[in-house]
Amino acid sequence: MIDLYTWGTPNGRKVSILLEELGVEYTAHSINIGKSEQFTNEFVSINPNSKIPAIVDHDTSDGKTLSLFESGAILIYLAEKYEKFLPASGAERHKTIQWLMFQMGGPGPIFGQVHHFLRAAPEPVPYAIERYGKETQRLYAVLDKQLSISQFLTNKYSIADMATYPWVARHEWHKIDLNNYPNVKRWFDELGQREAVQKGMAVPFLN
Ligand SMILES: N[C@@H](CCC(=O)N[C@@H](CS)C(=O)NCC(=O)O)C(=O)O
Repeated sequence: MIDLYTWGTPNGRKVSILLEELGVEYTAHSINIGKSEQFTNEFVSINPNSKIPAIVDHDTSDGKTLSLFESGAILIYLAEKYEKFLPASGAERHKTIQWLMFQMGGPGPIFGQVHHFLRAAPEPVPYAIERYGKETQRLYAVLDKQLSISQFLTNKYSIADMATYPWVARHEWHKIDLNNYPNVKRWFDELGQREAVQKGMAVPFLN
């Protein structure tokens, strides 16, 4: 059994999408980051970095309980454990990890900054909005180019797609019109039809 500590945000939803795709039994625990639940002693003992998502796997190969944080690390762990959505070796494995790391270092933090400066900053900061907005457009152009030559970010549907989808699902928050990125739109619409993606996007169910 896997415990997933999460909230209704893109980083949390990456993991619930993968768990749904794998058809693995898991229990989702809501960590309401708006109410600072990520700072409780109980949660900090699972993730010393006080951010969702995190998992605790009670059924590991060595019989010990494993707790993990950082969404990219969790996706790789689960994909390797269940031998799906990340090739075991070869160029496709490296490309999958490459696009996963691209998401972790690019769209994740940059779109997050746009969301902050457009929706949460106490006062408008035009320089930050311009800087992160431009970088967001550049990242969408990179995704669009890749998706013009490939059905998915790599040849097969993978954890790299699952990591990127929930961020693109927030395109209105970072003021991106998907019609300007037709290949991203095609990919986004296609993934959105998957039942597991729809279910994963609805976790935690309370939100
Ligand atoms: N690099 C981390 C980022 C996690 C992250 O930023 N989580 C956000 C929600 S999407 C969070 O918990 N924020 C609460 C806070 O910063 O206090 C990951 O990918 O897991």
